[in-house]
Amino acid sequence: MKSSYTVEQNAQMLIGLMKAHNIRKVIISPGTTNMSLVGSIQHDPFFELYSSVDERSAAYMACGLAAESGEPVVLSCTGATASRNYMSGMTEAYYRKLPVLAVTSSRHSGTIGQGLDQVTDRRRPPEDVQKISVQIPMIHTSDDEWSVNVKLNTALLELRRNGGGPVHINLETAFTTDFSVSSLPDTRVIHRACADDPFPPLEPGRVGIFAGAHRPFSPTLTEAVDAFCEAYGAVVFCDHCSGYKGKYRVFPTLVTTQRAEQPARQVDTLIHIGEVAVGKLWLKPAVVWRVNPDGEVRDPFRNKLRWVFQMEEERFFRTYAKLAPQNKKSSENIQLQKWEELRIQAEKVIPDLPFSNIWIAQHTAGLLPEGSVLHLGILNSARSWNHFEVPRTVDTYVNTGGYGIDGCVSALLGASLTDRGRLHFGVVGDLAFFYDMNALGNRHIGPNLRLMMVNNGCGAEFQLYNHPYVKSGLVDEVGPYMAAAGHFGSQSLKLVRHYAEDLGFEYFSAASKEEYLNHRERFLTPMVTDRPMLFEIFTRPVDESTALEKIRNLIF
Ligand SMILES: Cc1ncc(C[n+]2csc(CCOP(=O)(O)OP(=O)(O)O)c2C)c(N)n1
Ligand SMILES: [Mg+2]
Repeated sequence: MKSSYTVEQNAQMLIGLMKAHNIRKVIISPGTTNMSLVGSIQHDPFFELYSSVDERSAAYMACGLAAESGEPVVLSCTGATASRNYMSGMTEAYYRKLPVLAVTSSRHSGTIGQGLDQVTDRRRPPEDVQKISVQIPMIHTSDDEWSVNVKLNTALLELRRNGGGPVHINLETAFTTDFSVSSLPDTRVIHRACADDPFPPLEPGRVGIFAGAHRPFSPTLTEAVDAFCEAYGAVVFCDHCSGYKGKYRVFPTLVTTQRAEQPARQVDTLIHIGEVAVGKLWLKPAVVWRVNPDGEVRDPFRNKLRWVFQMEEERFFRTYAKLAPQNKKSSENIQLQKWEELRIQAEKVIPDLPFSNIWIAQHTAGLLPEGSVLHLGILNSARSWNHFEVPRTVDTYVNTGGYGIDGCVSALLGASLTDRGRLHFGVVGDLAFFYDMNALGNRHIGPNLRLMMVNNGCGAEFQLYNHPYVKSGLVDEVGPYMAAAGHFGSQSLKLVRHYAEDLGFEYFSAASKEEYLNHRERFLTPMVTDRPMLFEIFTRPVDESTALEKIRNLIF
């Protein structure tokens, strides 16, 4: 019989991914709400179908079938109370780690609680009936399509992960009656490899490592990464939260954020490690492999993730370094040379920038004392400093976990307590500063803390030339509410000075390039002085914006 599938894309994607993940056994209970799935797979010879009227019995049948065959078994039922009867069998599967996939079927989630027939709420099942539960809506936009693909891959992978176990998918339907689709569309498949699994081949081409927020690399991890880079001619793309300081470090933001297209952004395979980055580095990978001991599916590059390696990074890099074809190994790393050239070319053509966070970064980053630590406030401060490298012995951090402006000063304070002989620098905006300024009164603060506060009297972030507010033509209206201008003394020359001095800080301020340069040397004194320092710098939002626009439009 010829296969023909529903036009409902979420069901098509589920079926395509069941095939790709080699899941073929399905036990179907009768009903209408599961029509998109059942109406599609009953013609497809790939699937091995069974029928059971009683859903409770179906779930226990699935346990027996999964236990004995060692394969995942899918359950499909309709709305009403049908899925409630899966609970006992799914509980059995949970505590025996059996790969049973319950696909329950629902109308649009908005119908829950509206007094409609057969609609029960399946959004919060009990903890011990499945390892994960995902809600799969109908697909209307590319965001839906991406998110449904990620959720379905995640759910299907979970069936066999960490010894296996049951999973729940709640599939929405609109009862579409059109089953005219003759072949399933291609859909992205994500795989997972654990430490003892066979490793997939790494295709030849341009290979890069992208390090999101990561604790400083240990010497052994650096060695493993360097061996990998040597073997594949790869480089490590870093920003100020990456933590890697080895031989193959590339700091690409100044180049990759240029408005003009940069062919160098293209990477064939990007190995993604670490957590949330300061930015995506604007790279354009064809394929992403994520390596992380957490083994989770994370797809910040949207639709590019193909493999998740659930293992220590060191193991991954050492294994692939050994697997590399001998002929590829060469002492010349062309990518590294290319990136270094591009960075030098770009730096050479930076025009005179107005007095701004970016200008300060340009004239300070490379001069930070060896061995010190730098903390950057999120968004504008981190972005500004991300254009410029710091000395390799300087460790840099950004609160990218939650991207809050609320704790940048406290995080710096906390870090500074670990080694009071080590200088800890911070750069934050005025809103971030005033939000978290009580941290400066903390009695544990030491003289090794030096904070730079760029006071532009508002959230300049929202007035940057490329911000959606400005692009919406709202530039003259952004100040009072969107950018919270005019609070905290409206760039008062005295307010912060009094606070800082009364707390025992050495305070200085600057409102021009000349004034800044006058104080820079003192602020960067390489040894710990007798007091912590606070350097307040007054800039204008318009200059912050112009500086960013200029630095993103370099011609080289
Ligand atoms: C806790 C929290 N509230 C609000 C935001 C949204 N937000 C992001 S950047 C920003 C403005 C920060 O202003 P400022 O610290 O003065 O830096 P500037 O953009 O002016 O350099 C705000 C409010 C956030 N990230 N975190
Ligand atoms: Mg500000």
